[in-house]
Amino acid sequence: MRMIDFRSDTVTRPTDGMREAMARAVVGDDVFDEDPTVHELEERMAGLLGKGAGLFVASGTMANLVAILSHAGRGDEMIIGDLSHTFLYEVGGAAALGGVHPHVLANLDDGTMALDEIESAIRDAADVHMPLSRLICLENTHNRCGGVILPTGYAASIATLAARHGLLLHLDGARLFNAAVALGVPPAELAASFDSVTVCLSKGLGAPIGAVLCGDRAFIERARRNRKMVGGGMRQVGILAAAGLYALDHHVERLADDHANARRLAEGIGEIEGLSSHQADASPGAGWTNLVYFDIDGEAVGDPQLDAAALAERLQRRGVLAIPLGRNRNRMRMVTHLDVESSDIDAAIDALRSAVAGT
Ligand code: TLP
Repeated sequence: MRMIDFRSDTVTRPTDGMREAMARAVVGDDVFDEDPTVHELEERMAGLLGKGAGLFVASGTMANLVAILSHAGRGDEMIIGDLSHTFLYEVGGAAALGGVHPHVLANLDDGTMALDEIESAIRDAADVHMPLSRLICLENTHNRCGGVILPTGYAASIATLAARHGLLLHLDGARLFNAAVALGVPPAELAASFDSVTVCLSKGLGAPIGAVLCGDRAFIERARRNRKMVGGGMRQVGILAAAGLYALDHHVERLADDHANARRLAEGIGEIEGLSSHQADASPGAGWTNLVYFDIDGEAVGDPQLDAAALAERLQRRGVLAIPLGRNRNRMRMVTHLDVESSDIDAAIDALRSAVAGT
């Protein structure tokens, strides 16, 4: 049975065209800064984001870690959302390896942290009791908040606040291209307020590995040293950068298909008794991206045992993979991507309906 895999947009496999591009890539030793394909990817991504330079790294996690290490020192504080990927799912790397102290604020449903809370979280640098506030981290699209796009103008207001207090601003833009395509704006517009930006190649863009960290030249030089420190200096890695370049050529505009599929999936879910998709409520008018979160109410369908884990098991028997993810045991996530076709959405809605009704 072919499994339709909605667990994440990280599960895509390189297409034949991408594999050919990888096989043809001209390579060199990137630790000696001699890989022309890596250079091309870094320059291209920096250009797309309107930044001075880029750095190819192994993963989104490494990009965020290296960014934080390059902005903040031991005992410095970063202000970060309680539902952000960096805080929740990056193994506490910034604290463990960089000694950077997280100052955690609540993420609201639209992926933001309240401006006044940020303002009052900023420390008094003259008080010897306090760590020094250095950095604010945002995420766009916001994964745990439902793949929502940060409201227009929010990043610019945070940048004004950050500048007033001499703080730096980092964006985890793992899915920044999803936001840009959904809004119909150039990614540079969404990156403009930030000192550094992470973009992942191995999510919606469909490459097998990699992320690019972008910022100004001096920042990227520090980041290059920190990447080496965490063991991320790679050698003839142009074969992987070639996959990223191919993705930029072929897989950006098509993100709109993933968004349309996600919307249709969420609408189908909304029609199944016992399931409720919640993104639309969280960000009216913000536009859909490729993450669909929904809640299961087992009681409502006379099946109190039915939680996200049980539903995932029932779906798997019906050829659909999805994972429980979210603030309670009833929340589930499904992600659309390159390897999910429009007809898979109908199959998934049928599987969901039958899984909720049956065992
Ligand atoms: N997210 C993964 C899981 O780790 C949850 C996923 O399936 O969504 N930033 C954001 C916003 C992310 O969603 C992820 C991965 C990362 C960073 C980390 O990227 P990788 O997996 O390349 O280290």
